[in-house]
Amino acid sequence: MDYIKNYSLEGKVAWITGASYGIGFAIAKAMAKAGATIVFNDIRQDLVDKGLAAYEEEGIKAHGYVCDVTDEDIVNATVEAIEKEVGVVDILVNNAGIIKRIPMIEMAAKDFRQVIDVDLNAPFIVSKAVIPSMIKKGAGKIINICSMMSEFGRETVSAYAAAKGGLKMLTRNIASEYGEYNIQCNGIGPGYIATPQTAPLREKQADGSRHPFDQFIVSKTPAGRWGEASDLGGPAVFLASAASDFVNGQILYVDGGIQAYIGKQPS
Ligand code: NAP
Ligand code: GCO
Repeated sequence: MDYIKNYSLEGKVAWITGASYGIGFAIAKAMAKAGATIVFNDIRQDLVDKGLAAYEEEGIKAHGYVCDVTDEDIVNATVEAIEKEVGVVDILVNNAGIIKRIPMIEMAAKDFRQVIDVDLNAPFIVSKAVIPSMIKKGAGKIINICSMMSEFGRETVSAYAAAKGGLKMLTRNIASEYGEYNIQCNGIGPGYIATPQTAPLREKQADGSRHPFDQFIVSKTPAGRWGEASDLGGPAVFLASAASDFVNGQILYVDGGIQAYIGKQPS
């Protein structure tokens, strides 16, 4: 048998949430190259239109929907529309996410709640909306975009770490509860990836030098570099394909080795 077919997403509908750009866009591009039909969403029509144009530039005819993933009624209506206009969602990537970098004791409860809402409640809402059709179809793949902060804390990211730690356990629980219906739910834990979300951590200093956090991450990563969003494409295609049908409840860290390394001795 042509073994590579195991990694094909031909005939599959993949919904990558919040994928107008950044990691979600890169994962969608990789899944499209593997044969999937791409569905994505953003919170405003102009952002969806921008995303559609970006996909078109890559030769991808994507399907875009205006959908705030924290709003259960809108999510349910979006799933209905996707199933009518595109087809049942075979692959869900819960990618949409925000971060607020604020020292915990200075963080307003509403800000903490907003991060939990997008990064944890929304993956629950969207997964709950697509699982019934996956059960009917007899198969499904859910990939939750976790984080190194599913394992580690650091200053100013209390809400984000709490959400991503919870998302790791939601991943394991979906795997446990729906594995019997041939639904696999796994996580991808990116390391530090160069996207708009981490741009503040890579900003050049006033004197033109690199941001201290930029230098810190590069010294802590054996690969000696920040990850690119495209580094996540292959792992995402693997977890979305038949090649991973017996992989369930796992978090696949794509971090350039940062979690294995004590860090380069300062010169
Ligand atoms: P990003 O550049 O900030 O993109 C986040 C995306 O999520 C945007 O398209 C954004 O849409 C969308 N989004 C936010 N809130 C939404 C909502 N309520 N409804 C629908 N869409 C919403 O982030 P990224 O770096 O690509 O990260 C993507 C995912 O990877 C996130 O879950 C993040 O936590 C995770 N992650 C990132 C890194 C990293 O180093 N970059 C590492 C580990 C994990 P708008 O354009 O409307 O804002
Ligand atoms: C931060 C970063 C990280 C990355 C990512 C690491 O402020 O520490 O934003 O949280 O986004 O989650 O895996």
